This record gives sequence, structure tokens and C-alpha cells, in this order.
Amino acid sequence: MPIAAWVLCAIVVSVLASIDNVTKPSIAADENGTLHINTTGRVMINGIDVVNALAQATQQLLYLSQSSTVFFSSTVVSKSTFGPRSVYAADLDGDGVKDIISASQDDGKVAWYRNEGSGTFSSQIVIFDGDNLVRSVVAADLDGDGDMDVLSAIGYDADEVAWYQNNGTGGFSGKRVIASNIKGAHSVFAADLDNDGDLDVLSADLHDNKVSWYRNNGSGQFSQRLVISDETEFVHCAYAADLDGDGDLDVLSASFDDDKIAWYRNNGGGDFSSQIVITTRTDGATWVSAADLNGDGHLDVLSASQNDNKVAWYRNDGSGNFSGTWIISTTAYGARVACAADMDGDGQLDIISASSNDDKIMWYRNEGKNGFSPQMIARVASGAWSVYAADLDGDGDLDVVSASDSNSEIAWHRNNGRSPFG
Ligand SMILES: *[C@@H]1O[C@H](CO)[C@@H](O)[C@H](O)[C@H]1NC(C)=O
Ligand SMILES: *[C@@H]1O[C@H](CO)[C@@H](O)[C@H](O)[C@H]1NC(C)=O
Ligand SMILES: *[C@@H]1O[C@H](CO)[C@@H](O)[C@H](O)[C@H]1NC(C)=O
Ligand SMILES: *[C@@H]1O[C@H](CO)[C@@H](O)[C@H](O)[C@H]1NC(C)=O
Ligand SMILES: *[C@@H]1O[C@H](CO)[C@@H](O)[C@H](O)[C@H]1NC(C)=O
Ligand SMILES: *[C@@H]1O[C@H](CO)[C@@H](O)[C@H](O)[C@H]1NC(C)=O
Ligand SMILES: [Ca+2]
Repeated sequence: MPIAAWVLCAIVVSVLASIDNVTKPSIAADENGTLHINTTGRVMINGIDVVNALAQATQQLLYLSQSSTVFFSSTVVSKSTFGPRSVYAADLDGDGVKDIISASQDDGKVAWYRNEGSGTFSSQIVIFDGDNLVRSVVAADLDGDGDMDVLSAIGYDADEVAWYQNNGTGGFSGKRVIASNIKGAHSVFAADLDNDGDLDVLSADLHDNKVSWYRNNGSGQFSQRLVISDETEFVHCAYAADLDGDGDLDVLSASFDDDKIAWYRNNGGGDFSSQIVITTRTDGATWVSAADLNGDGHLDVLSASQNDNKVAWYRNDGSGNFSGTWIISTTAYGARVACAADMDGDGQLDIISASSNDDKIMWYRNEGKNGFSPQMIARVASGAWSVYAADLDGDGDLDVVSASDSNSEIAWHRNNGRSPFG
């Protein structure tokens, strides 16, 4: 057995001689050239106590590896809307950062807030100010000129689906009506439903009990209303996604009075099947969306329902057969919105929700194996009505924008990652 031969090539140093009970510090190189520094005192390199620094860094790494949540810090964007019901984020002025858009029902406004970069927002810039209730807003390039236009549902009085054309730098045209006499236009969505390369418009029409679409000719000229279904009662939300994996977008609906989540198969070109029910047990269904929640490559369906305070999902086998109800929460009191977003950047889609009776913006971390654990984003002052995830400060993770109805507040919640300190 070879005896480990220590080759002392450095004279023992004794700089700490004044501290009498400290073991003599030493520096030595071993046979392999590894330098050994032995001391019970401090080791300073360029004025930095390296042992101490290392211990702190280790502590932090340990904390980060154990902490699986992400932290948010909330900032008010605007209180200039009255009864905001819908928020969205998109780059409206083409500067590469996402701006915030809101629709408010009590003052009938569609407005935006310019992101000055890294999450500082301008005061409100009004796009449309009418007397009517604006219930829903999204952004999409409807005329195919490369910028984000704005689309809205104007409910009850005017009952219109309308858009506002962006000139490229965030200057908007007046209201361009796509359809009027849509009784209770409640939600809008943009999607290429006839597979011709442009974005068509989908609406949920509350008082008409209809799900409708409007075919875009490519430059923002829309067809008459094309009814997909009248088999819904008090339909709150419509969404489009390819649920059967055949390459075209199918349509989903959430209807409040018949507690129903249903879909309509696109047979190609925007020819839709009759209603296929996913569930009739979402009491007061308010929202539906689709996302691959279990990572099997198929788009699952996600719902929010107000009366049973529920966020739930329905697993898709890939051909549009949905199995069971997978509960995410039954304590999202007055659930309004549920949609998917990877909040912790682990590659699995998490879920965010807004619930108006407990004023909460929540996220549910995807734990794998079909499990989700609830995490708080913010308790907004009152009546959390809408939520949308987008990277607003350009740091690569998803932040959250929310609208709370009762205190008329648009706020954003910065994702600080796994650090509580920002
Ligand atoms: C060294 O001296 C300090 C102060 O006199 C004392 O607190 C400490 O316990 C001593 N350490 C050892 C290893 O004897
Ligand atoms: C440094 O400490 C280690 C571990 O106690 C010991 O094996 C080694 O011989 C020491 N080196 C010197 C140069 O004192
Ligand atoms: C030096 O390297 C050899 C080969 O990797 C290894 O067996 C030996 O233990 C090393 N010596 C010391 C003091 O680490
Ligand atoms: C767009 O409209 C805004 C506001 O009216 C105006 O300031 C801007 O110059 C316009 N931009 C272009 C490219 O026309
Ligand atoms: C769409 O319709 C409008 C009005 O009829 C027309 O001016 C425009 O050229 C059409 N666009 C396309 C891409 O067909
Ligand atoms: C989906 O359901 C339909 C109708 O029940 C059935 O014919 C079909 O085989 C199912 N598909 C799969 C992949 O199970
Ligand atoms: Ca399809």
C-alpha cells in the first residue's frame, strides 16, 4: 500500500500569530498539485471572506432548491376604468414589450396602458369609449398587416362584436363593427377557424344562447354571423383549439345556466358538428380553455365555474374523448377564469385563476401525475374578474395582469422567480 506522501512545498505561514489558541494555519500542495489551505481563521481573497461567502451561497442554493413556489409582487397599473371585466396583454406599439389592454363594463371603455419597458406603464390610453358595457377584450392581427389589433364584445345595450385597427404604433381606428344585434355579446376570441391563414372571430352570445363565428377574408372584412350552436343557455365563454388532433381548430363553450362545458368538432373549413357535451356538472360555468396539462401531447380542457367555486380539467385521449372531472380547486369562490401558463418555468403547464367572491388571483402548480397544488399570486382588493399571463418585464418568466371589478383596478404581479426579494 503506497503511503500518501505529502510534499510540502510551501512554508507554513503564521499570519495569525497574535491569536494564540488558533491552530497554526498552513498552505501546502499535495502530490497531485492540489493546494490545501488549513486554518481555523478566515481566508480572505481580495478582501472577501471566502469561507463565509461560500457558506452563505450554499445556504441560498439550499433555500432555492427547496422552495418550489414562485413569488409575486403586485403593482397597480390603473384605477381609471370603472368595473373592469377583462384584461389582456399584447405588444400594441411594436416596441417588443407587451402592453396591457382592458375592457370595462360600467364606463364602456376599451383602453390600453403602454409598457414603457420593464413593467412601468403609462396612464390610460382610451381606444373606445361608449355608453355600453364592454365585457371582453383580446388582441389579434385581424387585418394581417403584422400588428396587433384589438377585438371586443360590447354587451347588453349595443350588443356588438367590434374591432379597432392598429396603425402599427398603437394608434387605433374608431370602432369597426363586425356584427350587431348579438344579444349579450359576452366573450370574444380570435382563431383561424376555416384554416385559410387569417384569424376569424368567435363570440359567446349570452342572451341569444348562441356560439357564433365570423369569417375573415384576410383584411379584416368579416362575414355575417355564422351560428355554431344554439344549444347553450346563457353562454359565457367560447374558445378554439384542435381537440381531435386533425389539424383544424374545434370550438369549446362554457354556459352558465345549463352548467355545461361542450365542444363542436370542426369538420374542416369551419363546418361544425352539433354539440358534444364534456360535462354538465360545472355549476355556473364561466370559462373554458384548452391546454396540454399532463404532457401527453393532447389538448385537455379546463373550466371555471362560479356557483360551485370550481376549477377543473378534463383529460383528452387525443381524439376528443374526455375522461372524468379532475378537480383543481373547489375553493376558488366565484371562479371566473381558468387558463394554463407555465408560471415556474419547469416546462409543465400550471393553471392561473381569478375568483370574484374571495378576491383571489391564484396559480396551481403542476406537480405531475395529474396533481396541482394551490399557490397565491395576490389577493386583489375586490372582485377579481379577469387574469392573463404574459412576460411584462422582459425577464423571461410569466407575470400576471389582473382586473378587479369592485375597486376598479388593473394591476400586474411581477414574477420574481423563486426569490421572495424581487
Ligand atoms: C479560542 O479562544 C476563544 C476566546 O479566548 C474561545 O472562546 C474559544 O473557545 C477558543 N477556541 C478553542 C478551540 O480553544
Ligand atoms: C490539513 O488538514 C487536513 C484535514 O485535517 C489534514 O489531513 C492535512 O494533513 C492538513 N494539511 C496540512 C498542510 O496541515
Ligand atoms: C492523487 O491522484 C491519484 C490518482 O487520481 C489518487 O489515487 C490519489 O489519492 C491522489 N492523492 C491525493 C492526496 O489526493
Ligand atoms: C399612428 O397613430 C398615432 C396616434 O394617432 C400617431 O401618433 C402615429 O404617428 C401613427 N403611426 C403611423 C405609423 O401612422
Ligand atoms: C376583403 O374584402 C374587402 C372588401 O370587400 C376587399 O377590399 C379586400 O381586398 C378583401 N381582402 C381579401 C384578402 O380578399
Ligand atoms: C372515442 O369515442 C368514440 C365514441 O364513443 C369511439 O368511437 C372512439 O373509439 C373513441 N376513441 C378512442 C381513441 O378511444
Ligand atoms: Ca378538429
